[in-house]
Amino acid sequence: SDQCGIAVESRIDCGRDRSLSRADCEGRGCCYVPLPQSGLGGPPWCFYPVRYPGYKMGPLLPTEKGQRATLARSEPSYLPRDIPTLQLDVMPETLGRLHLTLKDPASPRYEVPFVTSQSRGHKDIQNPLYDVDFQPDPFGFIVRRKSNGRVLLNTTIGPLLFADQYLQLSTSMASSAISGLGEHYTPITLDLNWSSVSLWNRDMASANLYGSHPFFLVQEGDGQAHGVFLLNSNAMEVFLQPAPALTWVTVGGILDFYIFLGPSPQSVVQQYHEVIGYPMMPPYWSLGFHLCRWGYTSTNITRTVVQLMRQAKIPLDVQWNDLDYADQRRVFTFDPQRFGDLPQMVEEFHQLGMKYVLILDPGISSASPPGSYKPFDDGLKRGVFIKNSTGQILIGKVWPGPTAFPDFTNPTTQDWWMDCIRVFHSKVPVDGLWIDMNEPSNFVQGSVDGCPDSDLEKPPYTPGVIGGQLNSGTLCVSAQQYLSNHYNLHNLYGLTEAIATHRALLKVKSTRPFVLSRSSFPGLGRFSAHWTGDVRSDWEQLRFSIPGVLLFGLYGIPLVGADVCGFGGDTTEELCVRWTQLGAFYPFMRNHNDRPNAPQEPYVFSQQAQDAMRTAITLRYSLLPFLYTLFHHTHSSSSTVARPLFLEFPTDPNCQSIDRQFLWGSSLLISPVLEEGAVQVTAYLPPGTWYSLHNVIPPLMLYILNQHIPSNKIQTYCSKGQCILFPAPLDTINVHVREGSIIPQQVPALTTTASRRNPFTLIVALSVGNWAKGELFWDDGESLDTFEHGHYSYVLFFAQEVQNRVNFVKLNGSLDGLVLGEVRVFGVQASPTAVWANGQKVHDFSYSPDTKVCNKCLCFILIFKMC
Ligand code: MIG
Repeated sequence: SDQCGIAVESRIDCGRDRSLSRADCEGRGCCYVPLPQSGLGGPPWCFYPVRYPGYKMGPLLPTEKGQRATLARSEPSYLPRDIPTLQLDVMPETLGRLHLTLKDPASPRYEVPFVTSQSRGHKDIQNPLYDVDFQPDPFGFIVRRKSNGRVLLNTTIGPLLFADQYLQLSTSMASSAISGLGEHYTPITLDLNWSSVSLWNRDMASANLYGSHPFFLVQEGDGQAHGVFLLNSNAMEVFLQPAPALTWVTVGGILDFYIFLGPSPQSVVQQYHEVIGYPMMPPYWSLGFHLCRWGYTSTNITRTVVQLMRQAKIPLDVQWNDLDYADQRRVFTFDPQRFGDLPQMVEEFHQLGMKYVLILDPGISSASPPGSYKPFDDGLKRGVFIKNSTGQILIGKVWPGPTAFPDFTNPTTQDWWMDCIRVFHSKVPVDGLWIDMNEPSNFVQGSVDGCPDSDLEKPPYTPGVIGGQLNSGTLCVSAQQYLSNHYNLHNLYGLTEAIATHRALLKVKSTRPFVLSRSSFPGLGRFSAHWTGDVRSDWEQLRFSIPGVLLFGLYGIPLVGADVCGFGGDTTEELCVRWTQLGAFYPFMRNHNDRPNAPQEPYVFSQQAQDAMRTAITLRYSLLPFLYTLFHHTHSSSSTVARPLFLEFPTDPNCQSIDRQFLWGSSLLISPVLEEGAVQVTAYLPPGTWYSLHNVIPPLMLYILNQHIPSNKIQTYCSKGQCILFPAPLDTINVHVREGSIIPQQVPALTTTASRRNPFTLIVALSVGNWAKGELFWDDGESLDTFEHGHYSYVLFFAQEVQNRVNFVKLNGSLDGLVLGEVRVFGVQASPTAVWANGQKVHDFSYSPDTKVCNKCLCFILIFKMC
């Protein structure tokens, strides 16, 4: 019939829960149209007709926050335990943000805790960017961009289903360029060819990965963008089809949508972060180079690593230990033989100006003789552990053997965790903590006693997760936590552990906490950094690390990186060099390796490889003032640090899905080599003038490293928005400075403790119009809330008509004793005539084109011709 006349790409699957025969399909009131190709993975044979009966919407009535209506269904759906009556709330919260919830008014259902602060919305929004329309029967809503009438969401294309363990909603999409719905290995824009993504945190490089982020951003094609966040922590699967359309299916909770209207992609990200919270300000040292591996089996071996790094003159801020340190792999202990002098070792690292981080798994060994392992004994007494459905402590298996799992949603657990960290820290003064296995990961399915046979363990529909069951590789989902069952709270385990760990470090150290978490959920970025888990040492994973890192920026977790040189399997020298070059531009840079693999510390490679790695890491160190300033902006106003090109050049269609290159902020373009054997790279330069940064760093390296690399001429590229083939020999990563920017740098050193005392330098990349600007945020690098308390310096740099001007917007002493040692201006046609500092002309400035040296603190200026 007409009701079934729906274009193939727009058909919405009516048989997600199981495959249906014609009779079963028609029994549901759906259309059955077999297609030549198999139903698996392609368009559905059984799909919803137009206006499939569902909820009917009553009148919209005003409330304090917006409008409310009641939805009711007269006929039951095909699902068990329909919620027959729903309450719809439509809350325009800001000009660009619409909040819409669907709940059961009769009995409260689970809602996600911790993520959103109080709704910061206002009532009476005048003239928002959006319009909402409703189809009353069957219920659906349509959100339009008011300025151009574009339909952003249209949920009338499929039914709303709302049963106790199955909630579903479909929508049309305004374009096919959708980014988000992590954590998965995916390009920056998702595949819409009848694909699906599952959100269920899992310790596995598989369909569902360590974190869940039910947020996506849509590029509308004309430079505008919008975003949608479904705040729901239950196991979820999102189906994507070429219409383009998308269907959310989740197995619990409520439907809680935030819709962000941008209109720029950058403002969509900002609007999202306003809801989930702005990212934390990281300690300065955490932006340095980190070195780790599983298999540094003693303090002496760990010490040797640090010594060899120093001998090789490769910067290293943070040395790490993996599980090797722990006594019988139990957290909060250290092995008395191999790591007996761990406290002294940490002290020695501190003397060198370095920091130290070690791993903490959440599983607490439950099998030590009573009285011999305080974290468990104490936790037992205080009732901190997750219980099974019949009220006994749930025991799983992780590295130490049988383990209990702390329930971080319980305030008592957070206090106990803090006490554990305080006691351990009083012996081993760690600078940060690495929280692994916090999906949580379990080596047995559910528990050592299995799981009960219940609707929670076996819901009517299980999203496509590896292992096929929600309790695969984790806890029984019927397990009981303080705030709800694990079924609801599973995806929050890592977030809640990060909150507890952050809070403990903050209390114990009174400095900015550094936490690195594997598992994640929206809001994690307020407390923690993230790494992308167990990536293989291969070229494909090197390449996928870029969209991985960029997407976490959208998710509000900007301090992120992949294991440099790869974690699983042996790396090769070439791969490790290329990975170190790319890693030098991950916001978080750590080389980490698995136990059985060949070593991959920089010093194990040939002199040529070491030189290339040193160049890359030193380049990073020289740029840390710039990187730190980007983090300040992200923390204070939620921009992004590592940025996809489409965010910065939204109207350039060529940038829509570029994810082999990325930006730092708005001014540095990074174009790494991602292929074995390549000594050239094809890179897209958006329209404008770009200056190659290669060959600019060597003069800086001369300061401390005595490594001489001949300095060639700066190269200038005038792009009309085109791909250019750049040389990229093994010692080179292509980095281009965008016209109009001033990049603050600092002379690098072997640690940030030392580099922070070195002279600053500026790169001034003049625009065609002869101007450039930049800024520097500077503080002591570790005190709490320096921005909030005003304990920082802020400097604006302007260059116009070849006058460089430095405006000290705010000075608090943190810059005292530091000098501006060097200014390099790109794009100057003739010798500069004047330099301004602090509003004053620098009279004794002089410039000699022969020596390139001036007679005062502004040591030398290099001049490069514009195109
Ligand atoms: O089951 O602590 O992703 O970085 O080295 C493996 C050992 C546990 C997984 C982490 C990895 C870490 C490893 N851990």
